Amino acid sequence: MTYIAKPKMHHPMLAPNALGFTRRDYEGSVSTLCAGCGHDSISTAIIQACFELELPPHRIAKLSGIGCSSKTPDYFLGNSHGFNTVHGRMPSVLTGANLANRDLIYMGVSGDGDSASIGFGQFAHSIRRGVNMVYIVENNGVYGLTKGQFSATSDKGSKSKRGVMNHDAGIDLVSLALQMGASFVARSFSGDKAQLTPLIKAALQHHGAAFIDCISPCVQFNNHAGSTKSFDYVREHNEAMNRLDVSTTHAPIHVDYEPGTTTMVTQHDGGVLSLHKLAEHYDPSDRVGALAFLQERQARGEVVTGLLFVDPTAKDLHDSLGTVDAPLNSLGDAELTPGAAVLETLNASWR
Ligand SMILES: Cc1ncc(C[n+]2csc(CCOP(=O)(O)OP(=O)(O)O)c2C)c(N)n1
Ligand code: SF4
Ligand SMILES: [Mg+2]
Repeated sequence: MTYIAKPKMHHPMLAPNALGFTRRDYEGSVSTLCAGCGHDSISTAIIQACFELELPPHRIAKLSGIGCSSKTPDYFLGNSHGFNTVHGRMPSVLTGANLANRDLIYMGVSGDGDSASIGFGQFAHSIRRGVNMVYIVENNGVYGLTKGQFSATSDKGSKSKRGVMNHDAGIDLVSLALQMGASFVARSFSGDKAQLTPLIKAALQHHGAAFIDCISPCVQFNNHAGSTKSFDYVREHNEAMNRLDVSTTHAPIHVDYEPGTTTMVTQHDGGVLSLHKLAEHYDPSDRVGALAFLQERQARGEVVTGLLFVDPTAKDLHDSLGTVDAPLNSLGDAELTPGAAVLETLNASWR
């Protein structure tokens, strides 16, 4: 029933942002997910982040694969571009769209089944190529849409709703993203809006491949005792190692000056991340350290959340390919077909 549009009436007291849009202008259709599904909370955080960053909705392109998680782009940013692709193929379609029009802000929304099984290769390659995007995996450790089979991110030893034990090792997408060269890597929890919203804002301001693994309990098939992706489990084992404030260039910068507790990171577009350290000795600019920290805390049974790694000087796919500044889809015949003489020179250079 995703065709049911929300009534377009605005509450008269709803505050507009600098563009004159209210939060309502960043919403989408009525969600048809199960009541209490973690994915709906992530949609709410995306809406809030885009509203606060004052992003023009028509400049955002949201792409997804197949799954309950991949249905969610219908429930936010109803005035943005959208492409619901096929299972596991979102990253390649996003890469193509990004190459054709570098002027849009790309957001890929996927599930653990969509990205860690059928789309595993596509996930890895889009990250290693540094596609300028925010890639969010709504990770519930199951195939929710197809009724609760274990996914590749289910932890070894965790139990299904029917009591069956998972014997396969779980894939940690955060570690993989770090190894594949992602320049912004974070993990959060759908039940922690205060942490998730600034992380999405920071990822949207990042230039390069930004990955957020968001634990998002499936209340229908993976929210029982024995699951390591349930609300109770994540609340009990969540180890938040930092908290973010994000300041855009339009807003005054908030800084916590207490010595040794805050790291300031200026992103590509001038936005500033103010990172409050909770875990001692944690350095978000150290990729190898982040991997070691993750392994160490994972061995203790902790689910580490927060901004794990950021490289504010990262290059994206367009930088490595040396493409022109103008979006390729805006070029006319004259730029795309330089003529026989240029072709002859090129051919001669390869003989
Ligand atoms: C090529 C193909 N294979 C299998 C399916 C069946 N299928 C639909 S959704 C899905 C798994 C979705 O899991 P996930 O990405 O974790 O999303 P969730 O529903 O858990 O949010 C599968 C296997 C499909 N649609 N297409
Ligand atoms: S089946 Fe699970 S993932 Fe799908 S909508 Fe319901 S709670 Fe969410
Ligand atoms: Mg899933």
